[in-house]
Amino acid sequence: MCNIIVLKGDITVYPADIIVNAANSSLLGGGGVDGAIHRKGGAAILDECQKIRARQGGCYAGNAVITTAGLLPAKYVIHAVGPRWNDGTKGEAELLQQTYQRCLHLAVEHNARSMSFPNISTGTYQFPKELAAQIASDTIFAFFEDNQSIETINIVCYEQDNYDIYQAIIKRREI
Ligand code: AR6
Repeated sequence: MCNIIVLKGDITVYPADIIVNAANSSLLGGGGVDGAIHRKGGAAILDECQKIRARQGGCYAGNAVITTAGLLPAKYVIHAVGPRWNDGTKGEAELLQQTYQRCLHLAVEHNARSMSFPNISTGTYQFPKELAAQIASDTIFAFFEDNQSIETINIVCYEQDNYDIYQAIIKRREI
């Protein structure tokens, strides 16, 4: 049985086996949650990202890579590259679903018991928030029908509107 917990604030302060980052294809850091993770996690994270880049040349949208968590209260960071929202006809929904699936699979492969997700793609990448939350929660719930090794998933919402959207989704599921 997996607990899905909706939290508010900065993902870097909540302890979990895995913290998911909303990265970009370069894996070299950026603003938003990516900036916070690299700032607080320290140089070891960027160092590993650079090694992965040298090996495979970055990471495409819909995919993710895993590194140390450096100084963060976690064992690993998964750097997930969500899709940039265009007009909804460029496979954005499927790509966002794939991004969450890839993170969940990587977490299971690394024996995670807990993990924290930010609201991937809903900042700089401008994915509509309601739709992103629906895709994220459907994907997480579907995953746990077949796999129960992760005990706790935190969905960490930095913005009040995302927090309200997820609270409403979780409430509907509980009915
Ligand atoms: N903790 C949790 N969530 C956060 C934090 C934080 N410390 N800071 C921001 N958010 P974004 P994207 C929320 O832009 O849309 C980066 O520059 C934010 O409010 O971080 O996937 C990357 O390098 C929003 O709800 O990621 C890429 O270039 C959510 O995190 C690009 O942005 C995602 O916003 C990726 O865009």
